[in-house]
Amino acid sequence: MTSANVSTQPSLAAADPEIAALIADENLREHETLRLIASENYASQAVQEAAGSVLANKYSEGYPGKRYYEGQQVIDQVERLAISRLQALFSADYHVNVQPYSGSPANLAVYAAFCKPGDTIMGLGLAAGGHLTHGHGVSVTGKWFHSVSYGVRESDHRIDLDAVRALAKEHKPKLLWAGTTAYPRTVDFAAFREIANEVGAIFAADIAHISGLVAAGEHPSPFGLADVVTSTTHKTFRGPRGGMIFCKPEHASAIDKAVFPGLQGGPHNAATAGIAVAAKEASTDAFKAYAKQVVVNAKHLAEKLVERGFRVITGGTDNHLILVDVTPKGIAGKPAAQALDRAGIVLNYNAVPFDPRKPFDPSGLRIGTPAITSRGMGIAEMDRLAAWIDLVCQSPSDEALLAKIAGEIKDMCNAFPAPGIRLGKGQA
Ligand code: DSN
Repeated sequence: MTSANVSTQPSLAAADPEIAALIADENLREHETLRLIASENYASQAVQEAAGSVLANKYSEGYPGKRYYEGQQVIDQVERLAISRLQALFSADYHVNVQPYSGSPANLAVYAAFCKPGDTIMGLGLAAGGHLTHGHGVSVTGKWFHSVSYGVRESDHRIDLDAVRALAKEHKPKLLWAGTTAYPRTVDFAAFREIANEVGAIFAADIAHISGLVAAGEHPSPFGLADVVTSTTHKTFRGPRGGMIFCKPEHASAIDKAVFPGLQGGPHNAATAGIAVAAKEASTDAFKAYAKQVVVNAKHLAEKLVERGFRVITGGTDNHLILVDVTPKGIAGKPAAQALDRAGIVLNYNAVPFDPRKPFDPSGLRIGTPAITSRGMGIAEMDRLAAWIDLVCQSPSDEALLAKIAGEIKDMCNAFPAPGIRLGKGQA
């Protein structure tokens, strides 16, 4: 195509000003607020360019070298590059499938590969920090399989491995999940491997939240231990929205067939390219330093919140997130999250273990440092953040105070430009 052809095409701002304006608004929101949702991040400009590219035009059911449509000269190279970069980053001993549309479809593929409806599966309960797809009753993984949930100890809110072992011996699950969405401590993958061996279960590690930390050596790795490892690609890994599955070579065929044609149609090739770019970025020293700082920031923020009288679950954190019970401050999680949002601090309300309150109106907040650390914020900013969270929780209805804090946060954010954010008129 000639440049003349390209220049005749209207920009998004010209073709669809409404959507362009909304994207510009989101750029601004993501720039001028502190994004503390533990599962979010800022994908780089390079990742966004790949993920928003022409590669999305192509259908490519199948796998590299074995497709159902012609014209795969480029797509096969993209998918192979993504796979080889992920193997170099995580483990060359695992087969990789980069086609799952996101984390939940990746996990469903694990069920499709190894289980039949009615089989017993085990995972961490949602209320204890697990994920819906690890067997929760509202998910098909809890409806179509016999789901047995394990939890955390009441005394210290850590995963109770003795209880996991006892439950596994009693129920003999076909599939044993180790993975979390709201758990501030490291997961002992070696212990899960032992338990899976004792009962003959497939051991699946879901590292969606921590895959960036694992890649950088900031969290113990499940590679070499788990039969299957699943992950999203957009959390601490900082890629586009997507999913990936790693498995031992003997399970490659089962996993690939489960993803396609078992569950999905054509892969999202532009997302695959974005994953390849993210894998390249994650192999750098800069990413390793980033992941280290994510944990340093989370630990520091947890300490400051403890000092300010918040009940931090487990007393601190080993990873990128903090779970905090705000009820000692005289407020519940939901009104606290809503007031914080008005003050420019964006996070989610969350149940805490053994929460006496209901899931839609729980006691806690989940606070993550991946996105703010991508902006280069460090412990000095965590000190300010702890003070702001404390002020908002003490006076959630003081709209003048919330507006003042939102202004201070905007000023701070201006000093820390976020990766991939484009500001200004027409910057969709
Ligand atoms: N929605 C993700 C999270 O926030 O943890 C999990 O799928």
